[in-house]
Amino acid sequence: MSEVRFIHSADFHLDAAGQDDDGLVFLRRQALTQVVDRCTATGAQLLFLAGDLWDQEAVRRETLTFIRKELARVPKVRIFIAPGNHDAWGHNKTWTQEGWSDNVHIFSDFSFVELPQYKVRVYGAGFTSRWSASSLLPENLSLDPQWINVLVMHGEVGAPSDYNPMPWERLVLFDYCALGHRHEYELLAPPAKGGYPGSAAVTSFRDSSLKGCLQGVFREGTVHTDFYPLHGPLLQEMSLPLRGDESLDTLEAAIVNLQQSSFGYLTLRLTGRIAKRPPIEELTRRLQNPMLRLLDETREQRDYESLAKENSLRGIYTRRLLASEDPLAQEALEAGLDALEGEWLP
Ligand SMILES: [Mn+2]
Repeated sequence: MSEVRFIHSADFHLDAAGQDDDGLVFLRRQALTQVVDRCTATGAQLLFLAGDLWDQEAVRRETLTFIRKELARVPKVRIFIAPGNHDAWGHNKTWTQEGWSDNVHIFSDFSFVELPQYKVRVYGAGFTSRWSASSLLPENLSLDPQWINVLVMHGEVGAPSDYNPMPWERLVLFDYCALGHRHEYELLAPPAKGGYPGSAAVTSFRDSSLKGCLQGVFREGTVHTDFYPLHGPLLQEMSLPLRGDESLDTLEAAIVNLQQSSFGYLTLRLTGRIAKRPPIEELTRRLQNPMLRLLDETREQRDYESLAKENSLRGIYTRRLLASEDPLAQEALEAGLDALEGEWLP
């Protein structure tokens, strides 16, 4: 193999809560899709994902399904994931469970995978928990120069740091360091090779730094990389929470209003817990807009009264929250019931 191509990306922070709205969720997901597409477009044989794919200890079931599906789209690309401080493997069982396609390798303890067809050894380790004040990169590394030695890891260059301090003197031993954690694009000081691609997706509306991934090639003992910017296309996604008692005219006016404040193609998700399904077909007929797509994501209303009678954790929780006068109690009740009903995987 005279030439081996790769894509390097990190820090998607899917499922980030609090600081984002639906538009950002969509853009983050789209970044992963674009990174996977980049493998196909460049003919990359390897994909390095250096941690913080998701933002919290738990991952949404549908997010995990989305990630796995995306990675399975390119079965010939060998994918290496080194979990970071946000998605630490010690905190989330889904890393070690079935369901990942055969082309995906997830690092836990420091180890390497040998790819003789490419003359490449990929080294890596994942965070076991939210912090790692000691380095995940061992001392006394002895790398065989007959191989192209790659490191995939999440952390900070230099010490001290609570986020896996990686001494530059150890990084310099590798032919390429596919790092994650810093959200801005930044290369290592020479002669070390590689660095941070930065977060692949916008992390907040204030985050105006350039987003992208690194695309590279190993050729005749050298490595060359380019930063490839990921553009947001003219696609937007918004959601419209329903109470359930809106008239058809009210709904139509609300949708027209949202559509006018958007650009390009709009996917509008109707959400909320309501008693009756929204009249999607009727609305679509009335709106007559090919650039608009309506999705019914409403869910059945919960029957709090019967939940409160349950002799279970769910029952106790519902009773307490219904009795609370806190203005956030209603929201907390829904979020807590979601968690108790298995919407978040620990
Ligand atoms: Mn991080």
